[in-house]
Amino acid sequence: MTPDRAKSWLTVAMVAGVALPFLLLGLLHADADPRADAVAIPGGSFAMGDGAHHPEEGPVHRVTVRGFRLSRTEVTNRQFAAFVRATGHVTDAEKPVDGRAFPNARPEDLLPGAMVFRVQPGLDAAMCGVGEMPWWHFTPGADWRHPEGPGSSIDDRMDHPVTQVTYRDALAYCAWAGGRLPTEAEWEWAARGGLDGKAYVWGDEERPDGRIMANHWQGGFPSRDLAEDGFHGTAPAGSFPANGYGLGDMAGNVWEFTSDWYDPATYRGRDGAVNPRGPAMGVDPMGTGFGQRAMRGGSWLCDRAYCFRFRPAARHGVDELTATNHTGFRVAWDE
Ligand SMILES: [Ca+2]
Repeated sequence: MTPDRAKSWLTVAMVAGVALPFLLLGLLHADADPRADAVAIPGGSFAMGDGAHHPEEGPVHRVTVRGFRLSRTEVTNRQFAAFVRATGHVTDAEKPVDGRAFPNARPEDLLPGAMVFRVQPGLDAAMCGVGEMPWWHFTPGADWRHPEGPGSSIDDRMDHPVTQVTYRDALAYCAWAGGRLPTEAEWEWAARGGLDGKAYVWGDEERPDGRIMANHWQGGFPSRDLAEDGFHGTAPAGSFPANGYGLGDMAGNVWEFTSDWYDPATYRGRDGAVNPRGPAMGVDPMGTGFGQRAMRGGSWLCDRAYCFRFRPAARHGVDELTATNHTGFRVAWDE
C-alpha cells in the first residue's frame, strides 16, 4: 500500500469512527422519537361529515382546523414497545379491574384481559339486535403483547399497529411523545388528505380499477373473512396507498382514538365551527357509568354490508377502559 493510499484509508476509518456512533444514535432516536415520523397537516376549512350513510355522520357542516402534525401511521407495536421500555407503563388490560366499581361483575370478568374478536361461523350480523355483539369475548390474559390472549404474540407483528390499548393508555403514550390525540375534526380533515366531500380517503370510488384500498373485511361478517385485501387481522402499518397528505391507514386496519367525547348528535348546530373539540360529555349507551370517546377510521373488521365505516366521515364510540384487538391510535402535535 502506498503512503497516499494508506493515508486515505486512515481518513475513511477516522470519519467512519466519528460518524458511526452518531448514525447509530440517529437510528435509535428514530425508533424512540415518534415525532420524527410525523406529517405536517396544513390548516383549512372543509365539509365535515357525510349525509349519505349513518345518521351520526350528519349533518354535513363547515369546519375550520388549524395546522398540526400527525403520525404518518398508526402507532406500531415497535413504537409502543419503545414507550413501555422508557416509562415502565403498564396498560389497563394488564391490570385487574377494581371490583368495587363493578359490584355485579363476575370474578372472571375482573381479571387482567381484553376483548378479542372470534369468527362466528354461520352467524349473520344483520340478525343481531342493537348492541348484541357475540363475536367479542372478554379474554383473560389478552393484552398488547398477546392480542388474541395467552399463547398469541406480536413477535412477527412489530410493524403492525398496537392494539389492546385503552384510551387512557393512548393518552399516556401521547404525553410521553410530547403530543396529544387529534380531535375528531382534525382527524377527519387529515384523513381527507386535501379532497373535500369524498366518500373515501382516496376519492368516491370504493375500488378504483378493482383495487382494495384499505385493510377491512371481505366476506360475510362475522362468519368468514375472505381476506381479499391480503390480510386476516391487522396489516403492517402503511401497507395500503397513503392518502393525499402521505398518511397511511386513515381507512381500516385499526380504529383510532380521538380526544373528543362521543355523541351521535355532535354535529347539530355546529356549522362554521373553528377547531371544535366535541361535546362536554360522551354518551353511555351500555350504562357503564363511563362516557364514550370518539374513534375514527374503521378497522380490519369493517365489512361493506354490516359496518361500512372504512370512510373518513365514519364515527364510533368506545369507553375509556375498553381494549380490543381492532383499536389503536396515532399522535397529533401542535405546530
Ligand atoms: Ca382484511
